Amino acid sequence: AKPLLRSDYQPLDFKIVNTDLDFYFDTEGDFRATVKSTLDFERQNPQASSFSLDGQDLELLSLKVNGQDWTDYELELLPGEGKFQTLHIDVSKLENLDKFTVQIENTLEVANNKLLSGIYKAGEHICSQCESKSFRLITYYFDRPDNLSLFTVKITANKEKYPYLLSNGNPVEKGEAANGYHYAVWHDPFPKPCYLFALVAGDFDVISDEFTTKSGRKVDLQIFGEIGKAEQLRFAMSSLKRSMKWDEERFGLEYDLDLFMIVAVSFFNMGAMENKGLNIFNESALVGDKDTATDARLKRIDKVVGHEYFHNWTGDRITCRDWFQLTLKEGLTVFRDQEFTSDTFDRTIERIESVKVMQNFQFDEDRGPTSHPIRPEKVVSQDNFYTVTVYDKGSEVIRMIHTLLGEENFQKGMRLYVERHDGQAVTCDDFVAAMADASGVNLDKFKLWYSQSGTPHVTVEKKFDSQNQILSVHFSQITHPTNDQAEKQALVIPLKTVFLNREGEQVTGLKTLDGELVPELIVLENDSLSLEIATPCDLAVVTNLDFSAPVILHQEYDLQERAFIAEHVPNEYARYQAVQDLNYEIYKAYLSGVQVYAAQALGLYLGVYRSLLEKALDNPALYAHLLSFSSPSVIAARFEKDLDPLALENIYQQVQIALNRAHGHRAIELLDKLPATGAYEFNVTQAGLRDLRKTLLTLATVNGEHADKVVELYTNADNFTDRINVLGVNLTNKLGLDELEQEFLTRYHDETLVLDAYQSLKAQLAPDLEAIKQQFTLHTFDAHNPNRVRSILQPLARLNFAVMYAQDGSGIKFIAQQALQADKFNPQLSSFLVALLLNFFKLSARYQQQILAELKELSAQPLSNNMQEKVDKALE
Ligand code: HT7
Ligand code: ZN
Repeated sequence: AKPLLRSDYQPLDFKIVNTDLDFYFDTEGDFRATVKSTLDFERQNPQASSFSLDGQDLELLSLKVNGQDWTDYELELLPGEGKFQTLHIDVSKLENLDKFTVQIENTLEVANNKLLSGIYKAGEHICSQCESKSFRLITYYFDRPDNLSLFTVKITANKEKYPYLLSNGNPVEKGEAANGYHYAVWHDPFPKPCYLFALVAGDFDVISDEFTTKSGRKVDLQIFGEIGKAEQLRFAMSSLKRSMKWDEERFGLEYDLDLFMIVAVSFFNMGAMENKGLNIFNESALVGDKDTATDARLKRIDKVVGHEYFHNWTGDRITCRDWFQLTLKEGLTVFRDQEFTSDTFDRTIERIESVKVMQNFQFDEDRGPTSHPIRPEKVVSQDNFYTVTVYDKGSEVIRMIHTLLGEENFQKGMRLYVERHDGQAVTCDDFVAAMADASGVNLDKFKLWYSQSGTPHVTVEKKFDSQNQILSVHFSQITHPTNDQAEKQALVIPLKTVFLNREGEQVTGLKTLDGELVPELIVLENDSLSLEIATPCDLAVVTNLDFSAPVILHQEYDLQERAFIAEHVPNEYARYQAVQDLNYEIYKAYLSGVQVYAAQALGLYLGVYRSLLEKALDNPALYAHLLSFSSPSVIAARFEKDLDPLALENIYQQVQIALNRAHGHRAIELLDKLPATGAYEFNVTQAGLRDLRKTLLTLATVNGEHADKVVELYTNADNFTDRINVLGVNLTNKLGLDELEQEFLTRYHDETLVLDAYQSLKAQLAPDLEAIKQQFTLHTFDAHNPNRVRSILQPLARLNFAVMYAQDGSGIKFIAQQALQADKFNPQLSSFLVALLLNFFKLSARYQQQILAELKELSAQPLSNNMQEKVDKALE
């Protein structure tokens, strides 16, 4: 398919200002639904006399303009996969082209729609997913985000099967229809683009609550889930209420309708969708409690509920002019959800986890075949741009604006943005302009972050002249060419920096030779920057604190210095980063093949590890991270080329054994000292203790000893986290506690999401491909359900290096085949799966050849646009 370019944007000639949809679901067998749409048009361009509407897989039954049958139209079927249509309508014969009404009747695919877009069946429920370009699967429309329209929706369906009929906004009418059917009418008072339209029909358990806004309005809250799962919706309800409160307190943003609904569905391509007043969620991001979800998944539920709710302002009230601007709403809303988690859970832990996403996933995307700026220039399939770059790097860009402006100015910028653009579809430029205008900070140069792809490398070099007592620090930056963009320029890079003396204490009040105070935020704006600092003794420079800029840092330290910083730096985030760097050095020492060096590095690491163990009780959540030796997949993410995953796996195993020998007994001692967690609560203290307990148990049982401690934890567990952690330790260290695994499977036989977590663990630790295939036979497995498929294939590809990168290439071939199979019915799923192979560029020759051979084979097949775009980029 032909790529779309950002520069091609053209405003609409006509707008649809009112959209009235009347759905009839004749829900027998392989049904299609019928929709009658009544669309009020207003002309924007006085020269225009025709327009084109988008459609896909629709059957047009009738077309009227101003109540008259209309024949001046052409229905064009576009080439390529799917039945993409354009409905060209010529209205030149109308007397008044400035305002007129078009009525369209069409059928749409529902029961046979396996795309999980448009309107489809999610198990027994009917639901919609329209972002980004799937409203066209429902009716002919301007399927683009800059047409804002008022929606009124009538839904008619069988009353017994579909007692709940939901859409956006407020309920206005309901009643009985013929043949055991019933109907409901909804009206949304806020104009919105069609991607925010939603429809749900089905039978659910529902829980209700209410929230009073800061201006005293009462909002009804309802969460819908599978029958029998009401209790597992309570956590999400508490998240929703906390999100609403937090957005009022931190951003001054209040909810605007009288009703807010969330529905969980079992078939969904992403995490959730922010449809106005009616969010639709993948059940994995909504349903769960202490007995069925880990602390990590509850945290994700909390975050995603927040994220979708926060979109009400950053996305729904103010939306994107075109899809190239996606980061406008996603980068900003991720920033907002990260701040929510930081304020309500733990700031350091949240920062560590957000940075992990950048370092472990986004950096690779930026150096690989699908590299793109946060605001892309060229797109074939918009679905392929819901990426860690647009979302997470997008959030880092917003965070840098926040760092440069400070909280107060940033909030002023937000207020101006809302004041200027409420009810509009706007661009990233509009957002940055509001920030600059409100704060008086010039962001012209900063804006390059929106258009330049690739990760900047920042090098810090320092020299201490003891005679003249001068510390010279030199910062420089370079961004290497990426697949999509050869030329790069210097970016504005804010670097939070501290200086440490030999005792590891922070030295403040430092001045340059010309008497200027050295700021805590050093802003690198050009290729390089030099500081000459007056100081009587040498200082360690610790920069990019809190990951103040999304860059790769290079600093020449010897191992001793790294170990010193890891042990002594008085900043928790910096300590985490220093320990990560030290872990990487250990791998490098082993990979060097020089045994003395490897032994020296290991010795040093074991020393640092001991002192970390001693401090672990100070902050269990943080030390659970610090005491986990970096996994091969984390280290793999640091490589730019010549990566041998199996070599990393081997080193990991050796270091685990060494850690166990040196510190296994200390782990046991500490386990015995850990305070009792108490009855389950969701908070950082308890979650940290559970995490730390798992880390210590894993370490203590590497050689198969102390299995009794593992059994004890399982037996006493009052929550799912501890149970699945035990299963993980058992499988990782091959403790052979089969009866525990059986107990787990019996206990959770009917909990599909729990079994997803179980299958992920099995896939991550499977000894061979047969064991992976075995997972496809579990009673819950369904190849059409993305949650099931991803739970097995993602951990295989990303975490199980031994099977994925087996000598004979069978792991790689398996992923390619699974992607091809999924491409026949769900291009979003297949495109996700094929992306698991796109790390080929950094692998050493053998793996690279194996992957490229598979990709070439795929490219010889007919593929969806989604998958084709990725395969083409890989083979370019
Ligand atoms: N804004 C939502 C995006 C989304 C989506 C996009 C393409 C295909 C399916 C999808 N489901 C949800 C999610 C979010 O960022 O909030
Ligand atoms: Zn979002």
